[in-house]
Amino acid sequence: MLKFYYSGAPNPTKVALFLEEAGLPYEAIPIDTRKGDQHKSEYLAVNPNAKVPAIVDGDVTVFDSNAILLYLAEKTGKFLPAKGDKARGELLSWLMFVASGVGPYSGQLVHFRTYAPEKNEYAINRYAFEAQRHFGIIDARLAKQKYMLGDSYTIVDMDVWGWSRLIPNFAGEAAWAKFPNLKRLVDEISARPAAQRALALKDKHKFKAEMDEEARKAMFPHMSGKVA
Ligand SMILES: N[C@@H](CCC(=O)N[C@@H](CS)C(=O)NCC(=O)O)C(=O)O
Repeated sequence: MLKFYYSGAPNPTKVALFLEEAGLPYEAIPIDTRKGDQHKSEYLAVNPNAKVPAIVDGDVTVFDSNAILLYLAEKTGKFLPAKGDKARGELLSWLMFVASGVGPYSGQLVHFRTYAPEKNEYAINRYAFEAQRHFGIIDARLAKQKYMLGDSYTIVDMDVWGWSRLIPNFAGEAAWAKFPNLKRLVDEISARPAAQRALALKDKHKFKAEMDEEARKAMFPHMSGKVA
């Protein structure tokens, strides 16, 4: 059975959404990143990047949420746009846009706003600006069409949902007023039974909640020494 290495964080949750939507049987293996499970040698053999998510499907190992979404969609033939070069170009563009823009900027915003030991206004403003700029681009696209790639629900929508549903957590509830079309998509996906099951997955394991010294050491190893 497909092994799914996960936590309740945004990137694994997008993959959980796909697995639930596609009805693929899987074994969920918790990786408690606040306890340092991501650095254990058995997990590094699956994902040398020491992050979640990752999957092992028979003799195939895939890490990085966007790669996993694409792999699973191609394997099952589900939640992909209609065939054709134009649709393929759009699929790849928007997947990479989320992978290189939405995810990293939102993640760094959360880091600098919530976890950095000093509140650096410049860093917070830079990441907040870029995160919101990316969400604005998605919102403008969703003003013209129902889903990211047109009329049908695809892995790009799942990818967008992963971080966007947390907009109130890192930009405040009022931020939704700037992205009404994105909110429409997020609300629609969050109401799907598969999304409810994906979100409930984190409660099947008691993940560590405290952000204490052990958690900071595991998740922010740069704090242990100066590299620049
Ligand atoms: N590009 C990767 C990023 C993965 C990532 O940053 N995962 C976070 C959770 S959302 C994680 O594992 N954090 C634990 C850590 O940084 O130690 C992906 O999309 O899967």
